[in-house]
Amino acid sequence: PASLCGTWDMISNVNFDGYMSALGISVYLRKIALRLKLRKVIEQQGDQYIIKTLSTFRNYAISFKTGQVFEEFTKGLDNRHIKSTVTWQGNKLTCEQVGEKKNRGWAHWVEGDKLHLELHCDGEVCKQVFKKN
Ligand code: RET
Repeated sequence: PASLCGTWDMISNVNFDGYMSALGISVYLRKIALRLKLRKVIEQQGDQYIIKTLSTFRNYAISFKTGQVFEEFTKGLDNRHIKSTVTWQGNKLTCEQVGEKKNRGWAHWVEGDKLHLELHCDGEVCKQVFKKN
């Protein structure tokens, strides 16, 4: 699949509020988060990845190897400890996040010159699109 590596800037964000609600994030924090223009920085070396979510308000970063479960602490988001596994499903880098919240995870993929990210939790799906910086 096309490389996800690089610096990507958000151009659209659909139902981020629904996704954050499903995570139990407070109205106060949701209002701040909704106004942010997020940036993704994705680095890869072999099957080792670092994905950074950057904003003026708060940053979040994870580092993992595909195919290996890792302990994720969603610090500054919903502050939960979860067990995450990232694998390639066709052209999509997908993550399953097992913990208190049901049906939680995400998928990143490149289509044309855009990075797509779908985030889901319970029944809520958030869709974000980024353009290469
Ligand atoms: C921000 C601001 C503070 C409140 C919330 C945030 C949400 C971040 C999210 C990050 C997702 C990262 C992923 C990384 C994958 O590799 C923007 C930090 C709730 C949802 C999917």
